[in-house]
Amino acid sequence: MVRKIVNYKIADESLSAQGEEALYIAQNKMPVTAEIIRERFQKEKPLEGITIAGCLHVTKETANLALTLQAGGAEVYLCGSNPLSTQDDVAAALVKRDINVFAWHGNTTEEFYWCINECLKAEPNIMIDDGGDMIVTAHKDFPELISSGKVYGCQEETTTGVKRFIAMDRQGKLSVPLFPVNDARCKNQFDNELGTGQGIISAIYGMHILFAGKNVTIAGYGHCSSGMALRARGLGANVSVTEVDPIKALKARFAGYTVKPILETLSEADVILTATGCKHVIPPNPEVFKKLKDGVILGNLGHFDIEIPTKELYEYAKEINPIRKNVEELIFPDGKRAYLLAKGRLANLVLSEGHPSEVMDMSFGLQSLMSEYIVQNHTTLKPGMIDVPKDIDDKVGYLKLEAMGIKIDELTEEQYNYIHGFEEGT
Ligand code: RBV
Repeated sequence: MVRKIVNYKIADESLSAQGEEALYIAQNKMPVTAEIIRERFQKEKPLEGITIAGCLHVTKETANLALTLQAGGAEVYLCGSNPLSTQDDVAAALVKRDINVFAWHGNTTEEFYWCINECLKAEPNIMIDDGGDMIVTAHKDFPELISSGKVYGCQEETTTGVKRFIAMDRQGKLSVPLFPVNDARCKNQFDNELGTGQGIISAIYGMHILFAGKNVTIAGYGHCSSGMALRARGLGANVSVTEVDPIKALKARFAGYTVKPILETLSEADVILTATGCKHVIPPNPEVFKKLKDGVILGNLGHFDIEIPTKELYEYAKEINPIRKNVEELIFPDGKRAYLLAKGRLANLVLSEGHPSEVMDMSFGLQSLMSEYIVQNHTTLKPGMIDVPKDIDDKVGYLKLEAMGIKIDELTEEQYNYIHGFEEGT
């Protein structure tokens, strides 16, 4: 048999055996994506002849998504969605399995976009984005791809990316059908709350500190940050939450947290962790930096590296010492120190391995079924934002329950009619 030509640029092909082990570990914890759906895709080939490009964190979990799409018959291209989150061993294992990968850990901004371009040159029918960089680049630099009708539909994995596409759609600039997979219940109530929530361990391991007794500020109280606040409290930290949304602020208060403006937490916080999807959560100004407590740990778990004002902090610091892998000590002009995790990039992916396989199973189960849905329905899909159908969200929920051996009740006909009726009352 003639071996297929694989297009790729990765760090080190010799890491493939180590990457295979990582893939195997994740596969065993991803029964929905890597077993149930993959086995069906293998038989039915619903993605035959389709090219899918993913701009996703190149992790052992994403690798399993890529293999499931490949099992369904798709030609898969993959590039990283963050310069520091690529696991080079996983990239090597994927290339060996005929996935076209353009990603390596620590690529520059220019290289990052070069990798995206290489994937777009393959003229994908489906784009799966995480943060919006691939689909926005396609609109800006590949107009003929967008106007050709070759793109059947797209999917966005994360809150920050969905925010960008809502803005694009409102401005009339979104020219492809886009499914915000992040907003499905099987995604944001698990991956975001539990995955990002547990991601606070990256802040702990970044500096190997004890959380108990520390003052921890959590910026935001959405799906991700509320999970982070809960885990930090569970470890014995004294948690303050900052918010701009009145309802989320009230939810945090009634959950028992101190709620106050970020500026009021700076002088007391031992650790500040952000996951808001917004920029400059700590205002980018030296007068504000002077208020930070000596020895504070600064970490971001949101998609982009502008929640903590990384660039301005680097400019303000008189000395920057790399002290651990992906942790820097910043010494300020007044002699105080701050410890910046992961250069302000997603600490949960850079300092650990990303969200655990168990929750990514649901996110990527959705991405797999939505890829099939897009192929089946592409002739009727219109450009703009389209919600993930509820029955697909439910399907992933049922598959996960089945895989976990959990049974639940079913509505009786009488109950079904009651729930869908109005006449029965007092
Ligand atoms: N994320 N992926 C992983 N292990 O592959 N971990 C986290 C992984 C995704 C998650 O779905 C989140 O929405 C996004 O990364 C933020 O960029």
